[in-house]
Amino acid sequence: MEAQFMSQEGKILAGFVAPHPPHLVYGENPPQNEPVSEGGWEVLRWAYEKVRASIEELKPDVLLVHSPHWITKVGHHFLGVRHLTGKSVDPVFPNLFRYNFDLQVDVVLAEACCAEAQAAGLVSQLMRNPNFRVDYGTITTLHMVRPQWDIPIVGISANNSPYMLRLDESVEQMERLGIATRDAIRKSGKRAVLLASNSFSHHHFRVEPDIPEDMSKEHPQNYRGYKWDVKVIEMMRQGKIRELMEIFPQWVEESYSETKAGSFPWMMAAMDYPSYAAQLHGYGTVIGTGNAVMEWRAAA
Ligand code: 2X7
Ligand code: FE2
Repeated sequence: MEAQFMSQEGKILAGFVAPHPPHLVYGENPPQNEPVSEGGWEVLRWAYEKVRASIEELKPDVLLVHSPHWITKVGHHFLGVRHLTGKSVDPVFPNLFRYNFDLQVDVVLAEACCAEAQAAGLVSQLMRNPNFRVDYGTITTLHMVRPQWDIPIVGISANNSPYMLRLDESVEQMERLGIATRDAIRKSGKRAVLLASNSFSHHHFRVEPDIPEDMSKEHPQNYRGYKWDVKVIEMMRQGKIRELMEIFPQWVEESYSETKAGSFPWMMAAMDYPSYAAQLHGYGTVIGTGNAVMEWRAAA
């Protein structure tokens, strides 16, 4: 249903940290993915089963995902083509992820998010290429959250401003993008779920095991990164998001956190830095990186 027919204000129902190691799709062996595995990364995949149950219960109109692997140097981009199909390949792990995707975009909401972002002074635009290959981060997160692919999506790129600007300037940009997203959702009348597609600690092993899914080889790449993962998860479980954002630069610097790409700050800003407890659905490493699956469920 489009905005003009909706009288109620739209709402963010929940936000999830929903990391995108392609290994999780590989471990599941869905028909869309070409490589075949013996399994692997079960603890994280069981965590995603809980997310799938939450999505089933919430019945959102739209899923919005911010992905670190759709990198746009000039501004923030939004998928702006109603129907996208193709093959998404992970350039680092093509042995694990060659996924045939077929997805529906909520272009009306994407246009509204883009317009709000522009009004907030952010360089932003719609991606209108009908043959666009959607990145593996977007696809992995969406597959893990809703493998039926029956809910329209809004895909948002990572301008990666943190890599170009000072970290505080870039976080401020992500905050504006988050608020713009929230305003667009509110005006749309739609019930939305946000997905921050990022790992936490992000150093990974340089050599892949002969059997990638051999879980006897899986552990944190380094102790410092693991300790940061535990610390930030605890803060999230205690509702200390504003305190966490105070130490965001140190977190990113010391654990090489993938949150630097902006997904997490975007989602937290859109949800106005929740002070209620996040639910941890599960934690695990993937080729040494730290990955938490977490949910912030807004009050009904
Ligand atoms: O993109 C990723 C990632 N963030 C973590 C682990 C392994 C592969 O890809
Ligand atoms: Fe990644």
